[in-house]
Amino acid sequence: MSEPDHADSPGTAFPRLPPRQVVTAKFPVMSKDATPALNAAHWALVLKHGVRPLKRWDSASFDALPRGRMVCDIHCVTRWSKLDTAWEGVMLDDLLADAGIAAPTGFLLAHSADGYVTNLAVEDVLDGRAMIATHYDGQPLAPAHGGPARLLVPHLYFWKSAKWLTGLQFTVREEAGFWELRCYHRRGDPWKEQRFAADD
Ligand SMILES: Nc1nc2c(c(=O)[nH]1)N[C@H]1C(S)=C(S)[C@@H](COP(=O)(O)O)O[C@H]1N2
Ligand SMILES: [Mo]
Repeated sequence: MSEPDHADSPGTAFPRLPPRQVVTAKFPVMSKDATPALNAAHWALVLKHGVRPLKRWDSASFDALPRGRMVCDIHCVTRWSKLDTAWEGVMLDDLLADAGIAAPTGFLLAHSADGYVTNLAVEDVLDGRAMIATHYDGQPLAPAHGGPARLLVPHLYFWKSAKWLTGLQFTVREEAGFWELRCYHRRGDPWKEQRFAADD
């Protein structure tokens, strides 16, 4: 049976919140380990296709990229949602344009300084759907929230938004990241309530 993507109950065509989420005004910190000590001036991002490096940006070359903004709601699988969060950074579209490539495969792994990894479909990060955020609410991103730079993929559960991002790796096949190896869903669409691998 087909139903509108954003419907969570009959008669509510476009609710603001995905199913079973609760709004919080706070900004909880959710990390698998302690916040890594990173020096923003020495931060760098590497783009790879498998093991092959495609491009590397140091903080200076990354700062020279076109800047984008996103205002969006974020949804953690632990059931908190935060509305109207305001971010600035570099859209994934602009990052690939700067690398001079189209996505060579359909899948990505995001790698982080704390050893965290998460997988994404390329179509979930292009066409204005994702950025590498360096600023939140007009301020440089706080270390606990992933500063100096994190992924932001707000239409998926927030575990997909890898903090302390250091690498993006195109993979031929869909691989599994830290939470995806621990029974969480491979895609994590909050509107479809894709919390756990068994949810579809
Ligand atoms: N590198 C890294 N990124 C991460 C995590 C992590 O432990 N390490 N936790 C994920 C989870 S489960 C969530 S809900 C969000 C939390 O982001 P926040 O701490 O800014 O709220 O970051 C995601 N990104
Ligand atoms: Mo989470």
